[in-house]
Amino acid sequence: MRLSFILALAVLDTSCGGSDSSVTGTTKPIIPTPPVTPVAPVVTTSVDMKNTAFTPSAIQVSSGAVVTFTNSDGFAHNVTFANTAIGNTGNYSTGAKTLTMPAAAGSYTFQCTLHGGMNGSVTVQ
Ligand SMILES: [Cu+2]
Repeated sequence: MRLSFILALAVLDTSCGGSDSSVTGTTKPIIPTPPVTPVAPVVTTSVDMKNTAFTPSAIQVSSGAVVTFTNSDGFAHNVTFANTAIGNTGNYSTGAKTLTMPAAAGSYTFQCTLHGGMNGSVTVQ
């Protein structure tokens, strides 16, 4: 009785060793990811909309600043902030519109809802 119990343990032990070696064989190599270099925001209150892009796309302003967005493309764009308290300009094809930034420090993202990938951010300090 005792001998058969020991033999059963030996069989279990052998199977465990087999599965361990297969796990080691399938270990995936760790691929390092390159560091993302953040784009330093430009200190300005003027953003140009040209070639379906905001230039500069990242700006830094003081608390409560009024930012001017000038459409230089001659076709419709808009400036729509994710933060609905800042609001949006609506569509316009020429000229400039302004939006007032919040008093609270933080990063506020905006986009043109007409053109995917046309986006930017305002950092309020
Ligand atoms: Cu646009």
